[in-house]
Amino acid sequence: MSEQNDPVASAPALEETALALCDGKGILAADESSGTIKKRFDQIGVESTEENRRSYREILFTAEGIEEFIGGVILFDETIRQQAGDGTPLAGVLARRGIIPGIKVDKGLKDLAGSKGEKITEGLDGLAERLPEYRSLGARFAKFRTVYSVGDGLPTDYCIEANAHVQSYYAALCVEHGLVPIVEPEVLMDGGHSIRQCYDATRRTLAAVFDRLALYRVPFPQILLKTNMVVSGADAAVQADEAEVARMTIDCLSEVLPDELPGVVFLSGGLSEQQATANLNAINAAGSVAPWHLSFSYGRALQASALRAWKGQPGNRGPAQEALLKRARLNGAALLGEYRPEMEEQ
Ligand code: 5MM
Repeated sequence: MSEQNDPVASAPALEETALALCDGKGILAADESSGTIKKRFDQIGVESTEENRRSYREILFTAEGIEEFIGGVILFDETIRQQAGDGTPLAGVLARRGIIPGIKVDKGLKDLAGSKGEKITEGLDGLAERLPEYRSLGARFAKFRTVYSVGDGLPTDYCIEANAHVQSYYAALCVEHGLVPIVEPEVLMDGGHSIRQCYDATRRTLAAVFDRLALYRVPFPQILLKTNMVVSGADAAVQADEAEVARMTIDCLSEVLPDELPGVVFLSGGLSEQQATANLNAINAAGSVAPWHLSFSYGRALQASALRAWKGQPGNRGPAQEALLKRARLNGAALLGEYRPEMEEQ
């Protein structure tokens, strides 16, 4: 195949795609697997049918104006094969508005053999064959999530190293197949741990992932990191405020990340919509000299109020889109350090 006809070779360089996803814009994580989207729909009393999932995602993806703040959307396998009402593939609906479609390629969490409750993420088997198909369906980036609990002796080095291997080999395959890999190690908020414990767990996890990425020859300018902010455990008696979250997050990232990484896109991890935006704002205010773009890739913190506004009713399309646009706009302001809580009411 000549270079001109080879979709991988003629596509914009991975560096460009990675930058387009985090420079002044963020990512909408709409890649809930069947079990997760069912939980979200249960909360609003909507049955999780294929048509309801399709129709909800079409509402999100066609919200007028989100392209100003959202550079990419992460899709689930089912969604990248679905069409909008007019027959356009949902990935095409995004692409024609200048929003880059991406795909979640992990196959979910499994018990880590020999551990006491820690998890490993599956999804490497067959990945070299799945990536070209996703590319032909319009995906230009991918995402793979691993998780780590914080607690007595957790996360273990075993869990950290096993998942660093999986993340890094996934990333190497993506680069080889012309997709930007988003590497997503998530230290979970669940539990009563302190912000210092979250800091240590995040630092150890990221250090292992980046060591292994280097060993597997993954070029840092062609990838993005999606990770947690350094925060107090959800049940901790003492909750760090935004300023402390920002300082600890920037310090932790500065200890371990290479300067060549284009960006970090934070997950919301169970933070409320407002808290996720306020933290991102403080991080950008504190991290203005950081070498990486500091952006967002939120699922719940972009969708929670849109879901509540929709309630499964076709007539609620407008309010649901307004709710998504509002979160996208406020997080856009947070990228500039210009978000203020009063803006929630405007
Ligand atoms: C949207 O949720 C994603 C899919 O989760 P499952 O595989 O468990 O269904 C998830 O990976 C998401 O992209 C990240 O957790 C970030 O989302 P939040 O809600 O934490 O911002």
